[in-house]
Amino acid sequence: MTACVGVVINDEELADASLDMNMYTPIIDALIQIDQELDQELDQELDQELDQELDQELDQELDQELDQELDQELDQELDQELDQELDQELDQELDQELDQELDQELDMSAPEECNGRDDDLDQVVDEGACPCPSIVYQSSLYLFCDDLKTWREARDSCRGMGFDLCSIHSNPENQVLYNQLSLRELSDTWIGLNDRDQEEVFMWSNNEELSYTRWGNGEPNNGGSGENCGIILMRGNRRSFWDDRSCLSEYSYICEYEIPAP
Ligand SMILES: [Ca+2]
Ligand SMILES: [Ca+2]
Ligand SMILES: [Ca+2]
Ligand SMILES: [Ca+2]
Repeated sequence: MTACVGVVINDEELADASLDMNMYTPIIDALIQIDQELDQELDQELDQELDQELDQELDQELDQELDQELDQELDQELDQELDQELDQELDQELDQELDQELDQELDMSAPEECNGRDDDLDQVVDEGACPCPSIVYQSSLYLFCDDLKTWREARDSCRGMGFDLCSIHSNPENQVLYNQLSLRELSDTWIGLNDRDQEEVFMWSNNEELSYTRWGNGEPNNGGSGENCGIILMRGNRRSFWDDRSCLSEYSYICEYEIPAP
């Protein structure tokens, strides 16, 4: 709203102004009132503008805060959903892999054979599959056969099963075999040791190198009419040591089979 009040005062009137000041009083009052009205209007307009600006700013801030909260909530929900989906997928994949492995194991299982391996995958090696009691030690499968045979019969029996008479290459190996013989209450027992080809040149029947010996006191003595085949002694104070005996004597025997690498 605009207002305009014009007052024309000529020189004569000005000259008489001092006499007639009272004639302007209503006009001045009117001007003051108009001024007041204008002030009020301006104040109102300014107030309205400020109010609008403040409202807008507050609206924006609230909008931003709400947006952020909504964004966070949505993010969390999405994350949870994704996590659940991933978990489910992983579970399914693991299940499938386990199923496949089980299937493969079942497919791979075979009748138990005397070979130092758990062919039927029941966690027991060679159960009921070997012709004599057996153990696996390091990479070898050993049989402890208690039927009495000459050295050659014993060797041929081992070879007929895909084994040979055992060869011994260390103190621990000898101790393991001796302990087994003792446990099974076997007496003197053939091993692959012999000097049948050349006297006093001992060798193993499986042609492995003679890298370790454990002769008993006074052995080998090629006693009697000649002794060319080796045993592990099981009696007296020389037990667990070796002796050469007549190859025609009959003893129990140890067969050995080198388990192939998988
Ligand atoms: Ca088995
Ligand atoms: Ca087996
Ligand atoms: Ca000899
Ligand atoms: Ca002897």
